[in-house]
Amino acid sequence: MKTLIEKIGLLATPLGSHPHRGAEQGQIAEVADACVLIEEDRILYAGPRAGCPEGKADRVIDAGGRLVTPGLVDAHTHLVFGGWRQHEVPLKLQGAGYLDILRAGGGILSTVRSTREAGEEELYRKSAAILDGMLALGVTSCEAKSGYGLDLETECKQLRVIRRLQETHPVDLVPTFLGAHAVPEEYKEHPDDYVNLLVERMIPAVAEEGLAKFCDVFCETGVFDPDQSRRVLEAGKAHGLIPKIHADEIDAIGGAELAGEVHAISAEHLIATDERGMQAMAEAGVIACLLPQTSFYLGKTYAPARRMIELSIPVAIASDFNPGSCPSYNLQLAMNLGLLRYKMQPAEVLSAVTINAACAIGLEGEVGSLEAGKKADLVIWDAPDLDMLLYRFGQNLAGTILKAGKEITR
Ligand code: IZC
Ligand code: ZN
Repeated sequence: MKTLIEKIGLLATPLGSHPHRGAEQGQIAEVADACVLIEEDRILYAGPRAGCPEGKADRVIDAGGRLVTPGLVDAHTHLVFGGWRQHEVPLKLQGAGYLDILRAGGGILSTVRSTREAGEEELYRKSAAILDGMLALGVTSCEAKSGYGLDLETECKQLRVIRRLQETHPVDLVPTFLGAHAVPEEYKEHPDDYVNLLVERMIPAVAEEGLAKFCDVFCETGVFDPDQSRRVLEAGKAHGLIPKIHADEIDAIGGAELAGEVHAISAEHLIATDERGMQAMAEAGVIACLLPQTSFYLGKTYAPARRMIELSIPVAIASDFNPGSCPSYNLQLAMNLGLLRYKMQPAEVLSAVTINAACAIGLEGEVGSLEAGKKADLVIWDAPDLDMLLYRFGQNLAGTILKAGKEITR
């Protein structure tokens, strides 16, 4: 089955399967009057119409002169959770900070209670519906973390939901074990015992069952300090899980430096990161996975994205969808904030949500650019060019979405 997408006004894509850093962050191929030829779920050709291989396609899609890019990749989500946290909003309005609410047993710990109570089927249905919404916004691959169980049974329940979604939902999912998301209430008085449990029992069990590809930790004031975080990430590595780290979201306590030290594939948030942290990341080639919707929602400053690009740190942008600090999976809005708050150029933003995001979750060989051999994941936007896509905000501009060569009906 061959599909031809014709009359593409502008095809915009990064090229290659490597992180785009420095000046390359803003280098994308822009081809006017282009077409894409697809066989089954793969791209056969993407480029100028004049170079398109001859032959009859089984199906032709008219792009109507619009912009086509790779499908978006959301490299950081807390997709699977029970309940929501809408009742914390009034507390925030009265001045309670994110960490104050957590310290009082709310925040992540409130979602842990709801997730422990929720059945697997219930979590599956809720997450599938959320994924439908993400796909409608043009997100065709996504990372999903556990982290609302904080015991082996519930963490595995979350990871099994992610595995089942990967088997049944069109969006490609990559699982991350985030057992080190908070210290559970039952270990409040002796947090190091929880770290021991993570290192000695939970990480080996999750790895043994093949339930996760990455191991993540929330390295933050009052959560896990750098020494505890190091133990978790090293244990993950010893069991074949690639390290990721929530670093410097609220306070710079050495998370970015640790990301460099353990050669994490990516460090996330980095709102409060300082020069030393960025140098460590640059030297170790760590991808910065920035989450601007969270800065917006917490009323924080924005990560120093321009300085990161200057230092040749590859920048990815993700949604951080979660029930606390970012109850939105709108990656298009994150892109707008990338432009307006990070001061990234449209082409830099595109690399951040395609190839760099794909690299941050190990999918760069499959997705992240429109090139022969890669998966036919793409979006035909209701926009003629990238400037328009990044300029408008607050409405879904994804026109037609193809996932693995199949047109998504919404
Ligand atoms: O549920 O609050 N920052 N983890 C670290 C989160 C935000 C998710 C949450
Ligand atoms: Zn997160």
